[in-house]
Amino acid sequence: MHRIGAAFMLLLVCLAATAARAADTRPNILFIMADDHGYQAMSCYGSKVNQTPNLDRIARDGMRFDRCFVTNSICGPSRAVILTGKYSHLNGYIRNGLTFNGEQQTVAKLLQAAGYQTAMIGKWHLRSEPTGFDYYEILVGQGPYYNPPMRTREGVVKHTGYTTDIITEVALDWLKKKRDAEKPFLLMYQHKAPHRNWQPGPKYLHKYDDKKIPEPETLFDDYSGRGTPAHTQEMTVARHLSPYDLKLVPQRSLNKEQHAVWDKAYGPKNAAFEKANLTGDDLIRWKYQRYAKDYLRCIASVDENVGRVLDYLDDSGLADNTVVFYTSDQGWYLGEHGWFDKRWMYEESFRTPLLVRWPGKIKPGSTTNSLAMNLDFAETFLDIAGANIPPNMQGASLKPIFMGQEPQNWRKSLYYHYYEFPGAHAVQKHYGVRTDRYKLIHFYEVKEWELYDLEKDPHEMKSVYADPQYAEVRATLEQELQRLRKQYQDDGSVISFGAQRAKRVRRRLAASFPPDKTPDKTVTLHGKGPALTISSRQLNPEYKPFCVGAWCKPSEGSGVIAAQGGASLGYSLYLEDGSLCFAMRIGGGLKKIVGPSIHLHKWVHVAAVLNAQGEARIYINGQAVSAPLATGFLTGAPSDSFNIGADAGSLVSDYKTPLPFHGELRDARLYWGPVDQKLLARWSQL
Ligand SMILES: [Ca+2]
Ligand SMILES: [Ca+2]
Repeated sequence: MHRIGAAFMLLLVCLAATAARAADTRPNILFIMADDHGYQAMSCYGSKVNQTPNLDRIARDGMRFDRCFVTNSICGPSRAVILTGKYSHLNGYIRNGLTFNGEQQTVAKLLQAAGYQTAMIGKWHLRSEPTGFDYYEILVGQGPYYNPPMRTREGVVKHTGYTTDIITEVALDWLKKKRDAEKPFLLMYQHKAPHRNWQPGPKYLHKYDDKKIPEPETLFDDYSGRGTPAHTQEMTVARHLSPYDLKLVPQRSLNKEQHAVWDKAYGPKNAAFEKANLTGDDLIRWKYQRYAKDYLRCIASVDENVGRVLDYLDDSGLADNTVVFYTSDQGWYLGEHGWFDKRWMYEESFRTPLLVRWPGKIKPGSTTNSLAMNLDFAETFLDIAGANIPPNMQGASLKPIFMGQEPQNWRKSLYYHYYEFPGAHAVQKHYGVRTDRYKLIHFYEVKEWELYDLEKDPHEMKSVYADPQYAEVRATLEQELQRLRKQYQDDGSVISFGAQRAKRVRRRLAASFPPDKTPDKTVTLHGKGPALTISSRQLNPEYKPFCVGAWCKPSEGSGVIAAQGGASLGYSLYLEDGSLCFAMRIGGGLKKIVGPSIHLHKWVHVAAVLNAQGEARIYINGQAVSAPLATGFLTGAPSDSFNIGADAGSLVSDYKTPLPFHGELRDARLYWGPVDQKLLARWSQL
């Protein structure tokens, strides 16, 4: 009896010990993302131009998504969508160059709360400090291809070497030494490569030297089957690759030693080019080869480095319980339609590669045609972790699709919205819908529509929007587009999360003019430009209600009283043809109030208020003279400054000059935060 009792006790002790130390066996998530890696340049997607043996390992052991798309085909916005599971207009990061609002809900924060350990290593590109990550080491901005400084919570770390290798070393170091082995992890391991300007690593400088890269069928597309936007873009291989892109001039960010290696590689190549003296199509073909080879050389490094990480997962035994994703922040034009870059809703940039490996769960070598989006990634991570998916996320978990079971109510159409115009490469703003077979695109600022039949015209060479045979298809798609805009709240019904943030801004005087606190002092402006300039870094209007106004005595009917920002982001209070106007520019979109006319040569108090609900209104002598106009808040600090008396640099509204003010000004003020009727009444009393 005694021995049985002892054995029983021992068993109990063992059970208790096991329970206390029970390792958290939820799967790890390794999210690998490249920047601008088109599926055409992956051998597992049937590439005609290169081999990617290590990426192919993920496809071979897991699932290849043949219809994965992005919501907004550009770097920063895609990253914000992945973190939030929300479209750009809701997460606020509609275009590059903004500052991501890290206060909002993200998948990193949610996984952290669910007991995951989270790390962000490599390209971040959202300007704000990462939130929700236990560890981060990120490139500063775009980051260079060589010798990247990287930002950590403790400060900037300097590195020497090739960035793709370094990001991998930092990731491996975190996996090996820095993480808590008791907890499951989310590691976001994000490359800069193969982003422009495609600087290969030392190891691959000569790869493809003796090869000709096959040209895409549409390299010489003349856009005759499309509307204006394809004709006015600036991303052609023919005309828009710079000498810097083509490595015809010395490259920045290399040290002396690296320069020497580069000279050996590119010196002879450049000499051969100068001797060849090419023109016309031959020159375009040469540029294509030059660009494509460097792009593919960068991918060779990405592939090699992904292989190193996969090897580590195998060797450490982590592989069995780690879900590995490989994707890109969007697709890419590798010469298709004569282009480089992305942005369009056309297939090559709209689609993005997605490979997922999950040993024991995903059938090796499987593929799917289910319509997936980067909008789904956050939800998928949460589902893998067994955590709740908040209903305000707009995508859906891909987990059932991993198991080969597309849910009954799965999406049958995709919604897209691109905003960055004016901007690099001059691609007009557009939104649209894609179904299994058709794609309808609306370039809404130039009021043009395009419709493609992807079955008959997979390269999207001819829009059939005006073809009467497609009238019914068009009508159905237009309806579907409206439905999606409503479903995703991109129909103007929601101003964005900025409203919650804006409500917390307290009122304070941010700037005044004349600046020496002499409200009674009058300054005469003779139309010579701004009388005051303050940088938007010092005076950031991002997600703030505000009020701007002044006493003025104009001598001409047109002139800017106060303006901040320009054609992407900003606001302007001005007179035009005798009327008081106020304009808000958000993500390039213009909303404008044209108020009543004002007497010349008489003192008048004018003001514009953006309230905490994101509605703008103008006031004359303290009285509202317009209805409230829902504009939303500025989604970032404009690159242009704040000015009194002209709109310097980029123009906020649709006027064609800086519109310098002529006449007298006094007691101009800019407030952040909500301004009430009482304050306006006091200010506008003589
Ligand atoms: Ca990108
Ligand atoms: Ca400006």
